[in-house]
Amino acid sequence: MTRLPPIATADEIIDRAFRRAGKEQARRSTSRARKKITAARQVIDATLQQYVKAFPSFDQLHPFHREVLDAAVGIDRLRQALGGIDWARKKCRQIAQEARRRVREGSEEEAVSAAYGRMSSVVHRVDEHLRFLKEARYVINAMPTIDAQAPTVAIAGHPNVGKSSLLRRLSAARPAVAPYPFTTTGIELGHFTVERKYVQHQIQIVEAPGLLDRPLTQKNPVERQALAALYHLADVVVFMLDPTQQCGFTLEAQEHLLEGLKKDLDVAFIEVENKADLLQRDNSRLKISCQSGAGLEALKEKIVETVGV
Ligand SMILES: Nc1nc2c(ncn2[C@@H]2O[C@H](COP(=O)(O)OP(=O)(O)OP(=O)(O)O)[C@@H](O)[C@H]2O)c(=O)[nH]1
Ligand SMILES: [Mg+2]
Repeated sequence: MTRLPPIATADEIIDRAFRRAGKEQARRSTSRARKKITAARQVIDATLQQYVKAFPSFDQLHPFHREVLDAAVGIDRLRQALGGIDWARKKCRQIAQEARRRVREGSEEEAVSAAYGRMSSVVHRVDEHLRFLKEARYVINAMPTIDAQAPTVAIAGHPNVGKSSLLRRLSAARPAVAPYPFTTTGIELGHFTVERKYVQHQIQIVEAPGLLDRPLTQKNPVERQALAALYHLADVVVFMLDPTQQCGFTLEAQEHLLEGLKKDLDVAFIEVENKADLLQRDNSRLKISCQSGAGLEALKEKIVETVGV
């Protein structure tokens, strides 16, 4: 998503507008009063318009970003705020127009102070919306790193089964942590590149702690939405089990989670058993060890094949 500009409060905008207007001098046929009114209106107009234009068109957002945005700040609330701010912008134009007419009719100082008063009160009426946008901006600007277009692998499994270790092993560079509204720990993010027919493809890997460790029925609405977002994003889920149970969860619980997620998510699953350096069971799943590196090339191959780049 695009990065948003800093958002000012009503006081700050009005202050800026009137300070700028105060610098105006009369020129030729244009009185100082008219110039002041125009200058104040222009500052308010440009500032508010910048805010409205800076936010992406919600209908055109990738479903992943839309879900994220909705869960994080609420799209209806955002729409309401942007609508209110646009209303204030138009209202100030109208006020300025009327005030310039009054200046022509003679009452210069009165017209200016009346216009200032009305513009200030209009902008203050949307102060709550401005403050909301200010907060929303922090949240939105904190999550730009996830590329909704890139082929994406989500790593799922119980805590401590080795998801972060796998992410690090598969990633070409050091993984980044994307601050994310659903979890206090953030989403870990990495990627690797594969070459197919002389074309380089970037495959994105995400680990969303706490998102995929319980079935959907046990989740709160925000977590459900997060999962929905991840579902829009992931082309394949690598589900990791820890057969040693050193992670602190029984194999039964892990298998149960896997079955639940397979029902909830309509994407391809690759099932792997990690910690093969300690224990390898006899079954058809891929065996890997994030400790020794065993099985990781085979897993990469399988991912590339499943993603289909
Ligand atoms: N022996 C062995 N230990 C491993 C292997 N992979 C991970 N571990 C260890 O398992 C522990 C948990 O690994 P993490 O990668 O942090 O697990 P995680 O699934 O990301 O955990 P959460 O983010 O808390 O859900 C760490 O102490 C790792 O060193 C492995 O293949 N073999
Ligand atoms: Mg982790």
